[in-house]
Amino acid sequence: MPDYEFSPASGDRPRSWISKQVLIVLGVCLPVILALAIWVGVLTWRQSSMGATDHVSAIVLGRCLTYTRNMHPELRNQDCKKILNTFTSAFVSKDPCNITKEDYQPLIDLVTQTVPCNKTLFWSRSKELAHQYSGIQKEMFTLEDTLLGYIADNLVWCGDPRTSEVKEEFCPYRNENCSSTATSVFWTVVSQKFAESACGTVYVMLNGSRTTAFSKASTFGSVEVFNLHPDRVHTLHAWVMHDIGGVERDSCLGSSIKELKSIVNQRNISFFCQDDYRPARFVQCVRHPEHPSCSVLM
Ligand code: JS2
Repeated sequence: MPDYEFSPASGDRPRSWISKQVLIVLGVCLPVILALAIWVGVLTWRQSSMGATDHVSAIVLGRCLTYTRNMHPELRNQDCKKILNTFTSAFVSKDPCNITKEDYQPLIDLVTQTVPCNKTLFWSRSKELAHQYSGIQKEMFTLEDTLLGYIADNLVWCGDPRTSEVKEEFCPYRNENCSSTATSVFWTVVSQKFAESACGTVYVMLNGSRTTAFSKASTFGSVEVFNLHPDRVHTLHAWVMHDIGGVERDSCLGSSIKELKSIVNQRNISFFCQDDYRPARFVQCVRHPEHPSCSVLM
């Protein structure tokens, strides 16, 4: 078979040339497509999970000792090792999407701390300012100023049925397919206990620079308000704070506060509301002394 090649007339190319082009294109595209698929896969997985806090057990134990040995020595008899084991037993080796309130009951029963009457400060969408305020008004307690809130603040944790270890890498995000995560159930349980143990006049710091300062969907609006005991709590004071230089989207005259007032009054608890409660405004103004809404205070 003479091996002669036709010189290609303009336009039609020999098959081998085309197959080479195809191979080159495939050679280039396939890895790109594969990389894209892997990247999307990782992204979706990342979206369904979030980083668990590294060394949660060590952090919880350390915070417990710091809190009970030098911040609140009156609690020095609390057994921090037992608190840690009781905390982790609530979620290790369990389905991280089906943790129950009962799982945390042994921890709630173990840690006994009473907040003095008239010293409970709730917050909603104003965590930083509430903590700055209670950091100055040291007799006031947010949940994170109590032992259980302090040991877990800003941590993420979960377990896994396949291991008795506390997960170090990723934990499932709380969403419709995974509604009862170890972290979210913990905050619901300790928020409920924090509200149940409140007495006298209690306070809530709300954010009037958000569309609705009060939301029934929030932990404060769905758990804490409904676990205040009217025979122990006679008054709720709301402070609607606005960001310095921020927009005033809601206030004590707003519809969301009217809703809060009616819920609280229906529970036979008196309700008062102040916009930009002055002492908390002072705390905000420490960081913005030049702002006109602060210079008037000086
Ligand atoms: C703290 C966390 C975390 O009154 C406050 C506190 O007592 C708190 O437990 O619940 C109230 C705030 O929750 P709310 O009203 O839903 O306000 P938010 O600004 O939307 O806060 C959402 C987070 C509340 C529960 N929570 N609290 N430290 O690390 C933490 N993680 C979660 N999920």
